[in-house]
Amino acid sequence: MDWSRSRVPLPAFAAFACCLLVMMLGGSVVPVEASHEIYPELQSVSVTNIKKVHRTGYHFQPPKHWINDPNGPMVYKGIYHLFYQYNPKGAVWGNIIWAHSVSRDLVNWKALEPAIYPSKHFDIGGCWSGSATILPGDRPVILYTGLDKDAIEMQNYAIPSDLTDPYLRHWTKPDDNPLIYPTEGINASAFRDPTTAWFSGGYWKTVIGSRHRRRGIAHLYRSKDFLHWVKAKHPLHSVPNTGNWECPDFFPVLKEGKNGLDTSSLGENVRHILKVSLDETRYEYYTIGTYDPKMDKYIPDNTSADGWDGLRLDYGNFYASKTFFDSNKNRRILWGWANESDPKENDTAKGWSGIQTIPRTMWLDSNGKQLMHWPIEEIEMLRGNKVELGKTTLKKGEHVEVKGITAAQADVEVVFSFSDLNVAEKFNPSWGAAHTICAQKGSNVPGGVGPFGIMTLATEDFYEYTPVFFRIFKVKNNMHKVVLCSDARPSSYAPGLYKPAFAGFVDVNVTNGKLSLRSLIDNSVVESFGAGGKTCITSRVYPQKAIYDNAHLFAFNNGMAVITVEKLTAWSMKNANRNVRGRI
Ligand code: DQQ
Repeated sequence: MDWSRSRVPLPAFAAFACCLLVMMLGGSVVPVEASHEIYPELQSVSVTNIKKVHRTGYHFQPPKHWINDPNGPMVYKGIYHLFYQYNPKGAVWGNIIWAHSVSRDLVNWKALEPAIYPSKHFDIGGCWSGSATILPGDRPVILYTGLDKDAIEMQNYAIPSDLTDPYLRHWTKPDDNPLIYPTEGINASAFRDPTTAWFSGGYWKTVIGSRHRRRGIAHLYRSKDFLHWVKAKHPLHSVPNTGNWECPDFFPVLKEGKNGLDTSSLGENVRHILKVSLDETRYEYYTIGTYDPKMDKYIPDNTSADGWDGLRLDYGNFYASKTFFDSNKNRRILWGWANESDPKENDTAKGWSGIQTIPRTMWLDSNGKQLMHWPIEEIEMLRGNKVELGKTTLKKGEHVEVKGITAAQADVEVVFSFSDLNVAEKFNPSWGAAHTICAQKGSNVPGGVGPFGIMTLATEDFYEYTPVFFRIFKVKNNMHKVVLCSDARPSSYAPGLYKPAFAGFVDVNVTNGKLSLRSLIDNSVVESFGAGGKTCITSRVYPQKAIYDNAHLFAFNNGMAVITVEKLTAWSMKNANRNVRGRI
């Protein structure tokens, strides 16, 4: 089964079965705890033909082959660097190296030579995810997970070979690697993805994802010189029954305002975020909390659930994300990987798999209870032809087409208003998670207020469409539950696709009668931002008919209450230059 479709906690059993097998064979080999579904027969199938349909126009992707996690994003001498997990030989996971691209604007990218690839005893089995830290004196250093020949996971460092080259084309892996080896008591097959280090109390500190049985762990290590690292007695944080923690991210945010902070920032006006990627479900969760630098403990707020019911950066296809502090513009930027949702055979036939989501600026909501996201302002440079829809009312069952843009590749911003919240359906807490509600009711089952929203990547006759929409429910007087859905089920009828009805609650006060939505539509991806970036959902979809000029965009309402499109602005989006060789 393709892991992207697996939502059952199978890996714990798989790991157990794997250990048992190794024990039965009497081997001393550490079993690799599969981080990705592995298809050995396809890993090195070279690609001759690239299928263009469904390739994105302005999301980050290389010309061909498999990509996964964003690694070590940073800005150095004004140039943005993005490294990423890449298979140079095929369109499924395998042969993983750190590919490297650079940009001046986070939109147009130039591909450089791979930065890190297996070559030494401490990474010959793989160069897995990690982060960049800028040391004093403007000296970047990468911490990454290397696997040795026995698949033992350890943490290594790499440094630029020439600090005067702003492109940092060449990286050296010094001989004193590995820096951090899994000592007694550490799960050597689940010990990976070191974070950007922060400095406090005279020590550099980094966190490494792991697990002990099903307890997810963020192991903490300290170093005075970045070379000698000692494991702290207690992890920074751990939670039972959450399985292996991959790609942790730990960073400060300001209590107020949208500016970002350097990863080492502390103080009265600062909160901390701990994000973990849960291997068992391939979803990510974060908490907001307090970091005590003396005790080196992270204490999540009790308003912020810790584990399966917690806050998500994105309620869709989004994993292994990583942030960095952009000192160019004083903001914290989030990258995430959006895997394909089609079968592996299609990926091999397409010759490519995986994209990075549009980088997002991230800050703490003024209520202190969640993060906010918004696509980086630079993406607006790709906006081309613009159309506007003035005030338009939509009665139940009505839709209106937004004409005059390339609907397959567009940016759309809309503000909806509704006058009668009294007709909202009563919320039933037994419905459970937002995606259950979305899956049951979809975009066609009429409600009181909603479903209303936009239909992206739609054919004219609605044979195919990917609706992104709200439903508002009444909890009690003046208290409402808002659900944002991005429903891939009607997006295509090609066989074998993973087509979830993704959804998240939107923590917003709707008594002012308004809700906003922005969607970035790019051929096979729809990234949506509800209520100014309170709830985000990324869907991967593969329409068969709603492609290129046959794709249409509509605003719609299928609820009892009349909905008004107060304002809708949509732009055709131009192609970005992505990963071609040449000047940036
Ligand atoms: N991907 C990397 C690992 C990480 C996983 C391997 C998350 O380092 O844990 O490609 O997608």
